[in-house]
Amino acid sequence: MNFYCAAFEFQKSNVVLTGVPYDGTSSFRPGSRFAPDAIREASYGIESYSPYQKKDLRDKKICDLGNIPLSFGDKQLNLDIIETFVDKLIKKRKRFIFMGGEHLVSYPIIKSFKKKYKNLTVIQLDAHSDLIDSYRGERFSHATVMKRAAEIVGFENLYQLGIRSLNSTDTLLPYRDEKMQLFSLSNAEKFIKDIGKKPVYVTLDLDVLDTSVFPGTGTPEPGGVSYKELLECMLLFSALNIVGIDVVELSPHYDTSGISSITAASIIRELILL
Ligand SMILES: [Mn+2]
Repeated sequence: MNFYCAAFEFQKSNVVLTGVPYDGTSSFRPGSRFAPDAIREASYGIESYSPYQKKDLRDKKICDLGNIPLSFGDKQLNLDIIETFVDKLIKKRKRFIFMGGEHLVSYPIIKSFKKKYKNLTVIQLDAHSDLIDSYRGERFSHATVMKRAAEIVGFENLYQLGIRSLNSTDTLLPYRDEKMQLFSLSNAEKFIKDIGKKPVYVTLDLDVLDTSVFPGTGTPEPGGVSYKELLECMLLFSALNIVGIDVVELSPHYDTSGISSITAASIIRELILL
């Protein structure tokens, strides 16, 4: 099953969706490997037209490549498979949207984008900083992913929004400054000008949303933003030169109502139309 309206071949498309169904390091509630297919299914429950952007999915050339075929259990092998896949994919200049999976999948994707775009900037929307150096002995985990990503792109090129859960051992302190300290989504306005036309990769951990809006996630954190706040923030990103996006950490089976999957599908519709 493709995402709704994603009926174009790769060659003829402008926007490319790819599922990355990996959740091997989920520390609390696993299950995000089921997210890409849950999002596709839920996409048929929403309309193709965005009243916020006054644009329609039906007017876009969207390709859904399906899911990257991953192994089971072998983390390093999976990270290598993802990186190799993305290396090949981004040789073509298109807008790429990846559907996780847990947040660790962002690491090989960002690594790949950094090889292509030397001055890559990363914007992270997330409840958690994900800047811990190692989690229970693992250097590569969904709890450490942004530390590993920042080591590649440079901490000065990482902008975080929505953070409300930090670990005392995480590595925020060495580069704490105005940009990094203010996590309110409204701060996006402040740094969008600084970023200018540099290539930007957006990693959207859906647990940035409040638990009442989005219970279907592995490590829910109360006190998050509303759908509309997130949407307003994403609409600001239309001023940026976005080269890639991932949407991670939907864990559909923890939300029996299915609203979380529908919310994720709706967000992806808006990101396609951006
Ligand atoms: Mn995260």
